[in-house]
Amino acid sequence: MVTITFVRGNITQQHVDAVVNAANSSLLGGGGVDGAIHRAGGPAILNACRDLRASHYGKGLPTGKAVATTAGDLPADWVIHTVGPVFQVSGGDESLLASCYRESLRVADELGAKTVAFPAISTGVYRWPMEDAARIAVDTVRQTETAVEEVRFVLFDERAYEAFASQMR
Ligand code: AR6
Repeated sequence: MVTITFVRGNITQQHVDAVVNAANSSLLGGGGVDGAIHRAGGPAILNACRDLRASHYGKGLPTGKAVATTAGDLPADWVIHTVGPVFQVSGGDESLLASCYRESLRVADELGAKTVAFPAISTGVYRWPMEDAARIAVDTVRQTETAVEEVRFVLFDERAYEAFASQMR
């Protein structure tokens, strides 16, 4: 069974097998977690993303899907890029946000990753309400069958940490 843990911190500093990136469908980087991962991981990640675009995702990675690249200089083996839904655009359709967690765990299983760090997908620029996103994230991980042993939610601030950690109480 998967153990779920919560830490307040920066996802780029996590020593895990795979870190999940809250990307956008272009896979070419952006702000928030995405910007931090590309900055800390170096150009190898962007090069791998460009290759994936050329080979598979010319029209972009669809919302709710996930794909893996090298983690470059990060203290992890892989980055799993997933595209969260924009809250307003999706009309709050939680199946798309749940899909990000499920698909990321499926990719992690394909890689053989045993420890996976997730950020609070869609809760920044994409403006999903934090408490609702926390509930969807934790419930989905609990309900997903996976060989991953630890899912670590890495929350950037106290508000996010509280919202996620309180899901276990
Ligand atoms: N470590 C952990 N969490 C972080 C970090 C970090 N280094 N930096 C920010 N957060 P966001 P989204 C938190 O906006 O809403 C990008 O431009 C942040 O406080 O990164 O899914 C992409 O390219 C928030 O709670 O992702 C897309 O265009 C959470 O991570 C778009 O933003 C997610 O915020 C994706 O938007």
